[in-house]
Amino acid sequence: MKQFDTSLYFITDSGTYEEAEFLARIEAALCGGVTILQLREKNKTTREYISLAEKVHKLTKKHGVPLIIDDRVDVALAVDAEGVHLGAEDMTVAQARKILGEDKIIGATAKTVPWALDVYRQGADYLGVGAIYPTTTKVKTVLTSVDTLRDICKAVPIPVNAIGGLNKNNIDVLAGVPIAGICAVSAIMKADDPKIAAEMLKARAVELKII
Ligand code: TZP
Ligand code: MG
Repeated sequence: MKQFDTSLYFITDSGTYEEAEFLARIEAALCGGVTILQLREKNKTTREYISLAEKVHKLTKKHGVPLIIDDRVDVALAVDAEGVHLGAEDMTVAQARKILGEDKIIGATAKTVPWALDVYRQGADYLGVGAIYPTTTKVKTVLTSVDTLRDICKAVPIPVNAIGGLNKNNIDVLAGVPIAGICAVSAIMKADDPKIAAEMLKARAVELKII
């Protein structure tokens, strides 16, 4: 039975970091208590993506944290990652489920209730909903209201995570919304110390009873 905890969902962005620095930041975030980690690469060749994913998977396995690969079912299979995350331009959830089988985690993006219901019915295991706030991370997205986030949580029986511009100083807007967790890129990735950033984000979410 696949089990996973999306309460503190860290999405990476290798950006301008040297590989050693990037991996050190990931390890620090894992030490800070992230519960699930997504490797998100948009500009790498397939071979580069797989090579980096192998290195990241070594770290996540050491910490007992599932590795999710953004966009690419083939890369996830190549490194035996625990799952994939699929958006509107990627393979459909139903297609990915056929390829990956029942044991892999499939996450999907959703920004409306009908969209959430559709990917849930196709077999998604969790949803990422946002952007809640404007984001500085490179992404094609539009804002999703907290009301829509709440409606999506009520519409589907799977974990729903909030994403987009979230940090320890602005997640109070999520208090009382029945989300399963928070996704963060820059709040952890770009922090002076990703370990402390992860710990503080988690502590604030716990304080607000969000997770
Ligand atoms: N999808 C919606 S917003 C976003 C993604 C991948 C980026 C979130 O990044 P950040 O830095 O946490 O705002
Ligand atoms: Mg995608």
